[in-house]
Amino acid sequence: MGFREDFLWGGATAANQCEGGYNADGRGLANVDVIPHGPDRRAIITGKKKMLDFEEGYFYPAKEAIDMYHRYKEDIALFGEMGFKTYRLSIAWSRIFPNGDETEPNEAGLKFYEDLFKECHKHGIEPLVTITHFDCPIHLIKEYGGWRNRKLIDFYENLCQVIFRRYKGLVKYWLTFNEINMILHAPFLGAGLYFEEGEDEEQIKYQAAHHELVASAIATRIAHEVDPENKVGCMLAAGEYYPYSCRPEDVLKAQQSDRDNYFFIDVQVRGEYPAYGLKKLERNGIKIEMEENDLELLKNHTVDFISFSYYSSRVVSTDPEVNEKTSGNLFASVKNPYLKQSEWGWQIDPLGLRITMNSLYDRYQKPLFIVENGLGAIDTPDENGYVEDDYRIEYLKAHIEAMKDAVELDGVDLLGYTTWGCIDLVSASTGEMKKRYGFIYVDRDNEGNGTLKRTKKKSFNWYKKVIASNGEDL
Ligand code: BGP
Repeated sequence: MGFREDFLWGGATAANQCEGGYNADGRGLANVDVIPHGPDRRAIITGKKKMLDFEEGYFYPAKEAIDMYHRYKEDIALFGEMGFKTYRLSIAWSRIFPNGDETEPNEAGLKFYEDLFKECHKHGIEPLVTITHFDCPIHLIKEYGGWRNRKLIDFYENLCQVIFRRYKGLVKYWLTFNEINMILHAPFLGAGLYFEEGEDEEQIKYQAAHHELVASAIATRIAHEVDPENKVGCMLAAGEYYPYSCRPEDVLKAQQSDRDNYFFIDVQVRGEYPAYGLKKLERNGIKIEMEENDLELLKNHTVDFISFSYYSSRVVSTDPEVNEKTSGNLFASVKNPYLKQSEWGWQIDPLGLRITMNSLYDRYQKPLFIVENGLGAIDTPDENGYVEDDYRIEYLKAHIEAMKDAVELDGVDLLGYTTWGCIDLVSASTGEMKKRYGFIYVDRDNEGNGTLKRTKKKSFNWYKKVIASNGEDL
């Protein structure tokens, strides 16, 4: 009983949040580089404010991040010491194709990831690679308008052709788009979209999402052609919606919110647009332009597994009196009176993980992979940089217990678990360094000061023990 023997324990990061080296070895600029820390961040992420280059007076945390570009050997050695079986990371598109639309890739960028993957294998770690984690070359946004333009499918296809061939034998687990549903909540992050005054935002978002879905199907096809060993997953920002009350109206609203969330994943897993989604688009006057064989591509190249992030459940209500709101990873939610919250107001709900896993498994009957979960918290290191992060251990322990129940008691097929931000990195929503998730402390603050020294936290040895016992010793 318990987790499968080959269970993939590990941690997750994204290129722009940890690598730095924004212009190293021919890398081009990407959307994620030009999102500053500070009050304008939210408006930029959501496409309300345009920012397509560095501007005076802003601090850009992704420029250097935690400098993993130059320190990956040290970091991977630490992951190896914890016993990681897998390490989820993303490729920065603009390292491979600096502008995105070239025909020839940048060899230095390709070599960087090749060396990094080899380093992983040296430590017995299987890389799990997100092809795009909120990442789009800035040139593709300036020149083509990001994923609103169908041409992006071809550029993404080129990227896939190159990386699947180059990394054959080094990587077999791939995710096509990080949190594909995030396009609805953070379109600049999800698809390089920003909106001009008067534009129909919903129309543009769904059209861009269609392009990503087709690109994802093409990627899946190529991955399987290049190496039948390749396994491709979709990636969902998950979290069950709860009705605030048992009023049928609330229950219906929760169901509809879940469906809005599953919409794109339904396409990637089942191979077709769901009826409820098509009806909703029709009602809202949204018309997706498709080419002749799009539907066939979607049908024929569905994913092998379903990966997702889970930080919190969400709550909805139809009662205007129930209006105490909170957030969780850019998703709005009514405050759940039964749950505690993190310092950023994200509601903490381990049982919600089991519920979410059951819903996903009931819906799709495909293997699941939890590729993000964790607690963003303020850590206070002692004079040696050591952090006693019992709160983090407590959070992860409760979530691992819940996922164990989903496996043991409910029969969910779970491939692995990678905690988010296994080493401290820049927060995607806030651009802060003080919101930390890691087992490894990095000396770096919100303004970019610090030595970048790495120090193991208390949770480091705890997670090592969890992995060594395959989740038995929590
Ligand atoms: C997810 C993203 C990650 C990550 C995480 C935590 O949505 O895939 O990139 O950052 O959320 O969010 P935050 O960094 O805002 O705390």
